[in-house]
Amino acid sequence: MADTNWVLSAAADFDGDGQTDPVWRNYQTHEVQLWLMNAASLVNTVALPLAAPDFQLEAASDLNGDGQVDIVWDNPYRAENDVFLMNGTSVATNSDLTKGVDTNWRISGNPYVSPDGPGSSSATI
Ligand SMILES: [Ca+2]
Ligand SMILES: [Ca+2]
Repeated sequence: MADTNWVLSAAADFDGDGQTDPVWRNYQTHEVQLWLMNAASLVNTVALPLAAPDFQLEAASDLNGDGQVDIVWDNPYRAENDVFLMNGTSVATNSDLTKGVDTNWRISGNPYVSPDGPGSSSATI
């Protein structure tokens, strides 16, 4: 059954196979799913933890240079950020990025998050 609450939130190669893997967020149930892809074919799904229900997935990129894609979460309402340092498709470390940072600074640039806010664009999976 189609569920339009799932929103494409980021995409990166999480398992290192050269194929881009999308991350989906369900704003109704607060589930996060990583889809491991082979070209346009779904190979496997991995349930990822959510930083908190009011956090948005802001970026998927290798933040610490270890070759593993990491996930950055942003809370636009409280100017808070978390990072999941990943080991492949598993969360290795969860860190608060906002310690000691001026809360007027915001992360920006996720092409998957609409400026209209979470849930403003959706996809069917
Ligand atoms: Ca991949
Ligand atoms: Ca990394």
